[in-house]
Amino acid sequence: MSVMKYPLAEQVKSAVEAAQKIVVLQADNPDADSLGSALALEHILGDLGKDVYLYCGVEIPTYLRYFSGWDRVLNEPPSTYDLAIIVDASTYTLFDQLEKSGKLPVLKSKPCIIFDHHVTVEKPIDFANMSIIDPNVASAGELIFHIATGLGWKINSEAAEHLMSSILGDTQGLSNELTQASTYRVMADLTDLGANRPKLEELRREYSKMAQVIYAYKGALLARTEFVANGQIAIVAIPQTEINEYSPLYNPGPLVQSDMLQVQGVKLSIVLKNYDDGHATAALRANTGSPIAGKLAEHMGGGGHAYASGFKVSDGRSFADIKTETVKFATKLIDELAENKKV
Ligand SMILES: [Mn+2]
Repeated sequence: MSVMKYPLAEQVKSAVEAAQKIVVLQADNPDADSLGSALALEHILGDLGKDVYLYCGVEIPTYLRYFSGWDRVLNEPPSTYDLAIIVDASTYTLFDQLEKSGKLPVLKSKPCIIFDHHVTVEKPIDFANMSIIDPNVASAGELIFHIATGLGWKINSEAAEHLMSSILGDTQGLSNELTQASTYRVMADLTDLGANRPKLEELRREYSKMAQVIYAYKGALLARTEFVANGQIAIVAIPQTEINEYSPLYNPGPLVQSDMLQVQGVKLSIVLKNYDDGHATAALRANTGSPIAGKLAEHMGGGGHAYASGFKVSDGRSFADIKTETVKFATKLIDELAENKKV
């Protein structure tokens, strides 16, 4: 077993030992990594005799409901707790719901730990007492594996399964550039601990199946995808009516973005959602060799990884302006990439 050592882990241990009631928080954009990390911590800390509560400001999307225990994630934090642990996020911007519900002051008044692996951060959370943020691991789940193992905390088979799903989520099944030799070692260790990858794969596939109406919708999205910047950027806009009709059934981003990236010449795919109240959100995915998604998101006020990121604009700019600026800056980043390669 090869375990990464974090000097701050001893402080994490003391904070956990001093607490009884612990809340684990995911940001308002839950994914397999944040959910797997939260559910794994529920087991790990539960086995240490702690009372663990899980919070996420938004509903867990249906495609993630293959995780056993997803329904224990509540959209309201407990009224009081001794310790908060934020997983897979270290930015304020993703805790809108907590701010809206007036529960942010409570969080700020409690000891708080962050376990994350994102580098690009717009408004870092400044009230955390300790942050272990390691951009060298593929997922927050992988980080939690190292911390728990290093501290001698037991990882039971359910926790191992959740951590494995975390890793598979962020690495897209160990296929993207986040995957390193150490990731495979952790996967092997998690297998030893009882996680079963074929079983997880089967579950994931079952839950990501689409309704017939979504299949047709996917066709419509593919047909109206625009290819700009000499075919290097694929972009599709989703209006509010479609968000209302289809988003509860299937998130349009994951529905088409891998197909967009499979078009010859495409370096970046953009799914822009246009909300009636004037705000817009974007999901950005970049192809191997074009690590620009994080920089583009940052420019637009968001954040994320080099190959997968997102942003939200709600400063009153028109949707057309947002789209134009996104494409303009993306094109600039792609051009710079080409310039750098010429040297
Ligand atoms: Mn992650």
